[in-house]
Amino acid sequence: GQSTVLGYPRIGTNRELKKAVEAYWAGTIDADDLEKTAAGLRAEVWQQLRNARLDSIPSNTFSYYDHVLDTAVAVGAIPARFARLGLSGLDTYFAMARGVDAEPALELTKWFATNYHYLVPEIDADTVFKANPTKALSEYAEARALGIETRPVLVGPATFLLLAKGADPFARLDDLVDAYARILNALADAGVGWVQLDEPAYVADRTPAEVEGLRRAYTRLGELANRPRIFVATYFGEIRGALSALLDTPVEAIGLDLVAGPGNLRKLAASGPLAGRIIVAGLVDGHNIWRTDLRAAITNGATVTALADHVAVSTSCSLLHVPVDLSVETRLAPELFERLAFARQKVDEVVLLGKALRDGTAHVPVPLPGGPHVWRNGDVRTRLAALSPAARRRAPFVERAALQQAHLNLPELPTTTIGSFPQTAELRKARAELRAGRLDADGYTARMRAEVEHVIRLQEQLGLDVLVHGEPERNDMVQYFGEQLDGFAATDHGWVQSYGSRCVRPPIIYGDVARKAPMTVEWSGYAQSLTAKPVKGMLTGPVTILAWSFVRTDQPLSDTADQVALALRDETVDLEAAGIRVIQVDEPALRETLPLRHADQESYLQWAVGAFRLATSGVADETQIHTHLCYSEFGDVITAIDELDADVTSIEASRSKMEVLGDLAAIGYSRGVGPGVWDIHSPRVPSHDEVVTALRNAVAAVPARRLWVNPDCGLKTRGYPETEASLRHLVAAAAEVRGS
Ligand code: THG
Ligand code: ZN
Repeated sequence: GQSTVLGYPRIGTNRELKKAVEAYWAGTIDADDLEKTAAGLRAEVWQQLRNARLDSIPSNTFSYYDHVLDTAVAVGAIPARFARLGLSGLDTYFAMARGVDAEPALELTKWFATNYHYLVPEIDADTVFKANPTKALSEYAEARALGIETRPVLVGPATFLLLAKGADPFARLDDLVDAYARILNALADAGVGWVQLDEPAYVADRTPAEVEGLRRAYTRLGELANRPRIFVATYFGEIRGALSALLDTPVEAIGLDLVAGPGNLRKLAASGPLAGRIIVAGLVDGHNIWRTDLRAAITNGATVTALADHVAVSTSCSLLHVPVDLSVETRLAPELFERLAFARQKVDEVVLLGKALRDGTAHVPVPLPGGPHVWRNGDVRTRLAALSPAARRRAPFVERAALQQAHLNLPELPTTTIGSFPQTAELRKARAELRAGRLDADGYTARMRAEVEHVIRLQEQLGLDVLVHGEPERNDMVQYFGEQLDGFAATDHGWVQSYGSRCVRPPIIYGDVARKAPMTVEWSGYAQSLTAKPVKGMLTGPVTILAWSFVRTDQPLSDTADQVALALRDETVDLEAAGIRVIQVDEPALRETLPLRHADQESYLQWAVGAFRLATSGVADETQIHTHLCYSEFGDVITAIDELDADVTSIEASRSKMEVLGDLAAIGYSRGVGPGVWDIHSPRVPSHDEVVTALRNAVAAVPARRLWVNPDCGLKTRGYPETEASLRHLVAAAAEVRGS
């Protein structure tokens, strides 16, 4: 067995790339400095992979922002609105990624079921594809100058178009394949032996025409006289019908994810002759942080070896989705540490597995069992086992609504915000000082309380109806809860790229989850003590906590979700007892966790909704439960949103022009809804008239008595000037529409 990985983190062990790119944007370093840092990071990765004795090393997995954007540039798919800005290549690239005053950025969307976000290519009938292999060629040459032979990686043509937006992008497949053919020619001329083309889109449901397109594309590329050998990588699930399509083509290697797609093994067994093809077996999980169960992996690898003449061992997907290096984590409990593997450690596992499959297991050290240990909490298990269906049910909405209104006495079109207020430089500095020991816990709390008071006074002055405490004390809406719950561990350096230069540090759920003590009650209670207006308590929902953490794999996600839900349920009850009568439980990741295959979606939605309801059904009917959804289009989960049974749902809608209101009306959604009337992802202040227009559109779709007025999302990434101005317009617009 040969060994390889499908990709590697590019941000650097200490997020060096993030720092360099942001410095370039700020104008404190120039393009040459940036390029030097980037070249250093690439060299470091290649040398690391070579020193680990990986047989085949990928290149072109580096990116200044996003590898889908890199592929768009490689095929000349630069929308005219950016090409005409007349910027340098690098600045045109960043303009597409981040937008400029005159042009909004390309849309940002989730990369399959991961927490990575890519830029959506804009492709239509007029797009002129033109091969531009510069980046792939120069990375190849750079590695070669270090004495390292590499395999350039690109997003494959079919997946590229399936991820694009525009009028029927897939209709452009043949033209796009022409551009890929020219790229492959150029790579072959430079001496490239292998190229990797990623086609993960084929682990989702695909139409016969889309599968046929895949066959046509790789038949054409395979028949090129002058090309490298082609490795088509699939990952994140089972490829089903696409396997036989690929086997009909001359491609030399096919990658299968045997972690997220165990059924791929059966599919391979049933596929018929592999005709000398190399099967690249994704045996090491590239999407989670547990050590591989090497014995089980060897068994699977042996099954593949029995089916195919040539087998290579790989990660299940790119290692982009895990942190770089476990060895720098010095504060993890030893029993946990020894069960984890980050990118560097996973490379070693791949090499070991390759060796075991080649030379036999006698030469491989006896491994620890992989995966989480059993850290059990008997109390939590007893409570969950004793739950009845009634624990996930509240009184009928009409009854609750009347009681809540009697309590809260809100005007028609109540105004509120989504929860966070700007995370100012001072707040981040206080957190850094606390970490560094220059500020003690009391000093930190005092500063945060001062900020809460400031946020409360500001909201009173603006005239908002339901206030928030502003969440100054939270670093991240998942990390914050992870730090306080049993069963979660936090890393010091476990950064994973989320989009562009932005990273997250997902907590690790390693055992049964339990709440040690109230987590948010002091902050919300303090805020409520400052004002006669209702203050909304703020929690992150169970599905989102799971989606943005590394999860244990020894029990179904549904069980872990219920454990988290139980902890949140206790928190809601404590908030209520502290006088908080409105509680928001955010589920922005509800849509993003939806399985790629239709057949798997219903059971997911069932447990996801069940966990949310478990978290939110412990309070009295008088207590109003809100939820907030964002980062996605919600068409596919609209019935599930209804089934959450929240009293009020605030939802990102300003970009989609309120379409979601029609979708909700169509399924008979009859509870409160707060479509965002201000797109907070942009620093632009919406005018009073714009907000009035948005509100009038909303009133046309939803009766005013059920409508709330709020921004699109939390204000964490905004500054105070635009926040104040925008909220002023929002409150005034609500008053105007109320009166008419
Ligand atoms: N939290 C987590 N995951 C997320 C989001 C989140 N996934 C989806 C979406 N939101 C991604 N958005 C962001 C937005 C901002 C940042 C990261 C992901 C961000 N990160 C800081 C950075 O890279 O500088 C680091 C933050 C920190 O210091 O903790 O700004 O909200 N879990
Ligand atoms: Zn949001």
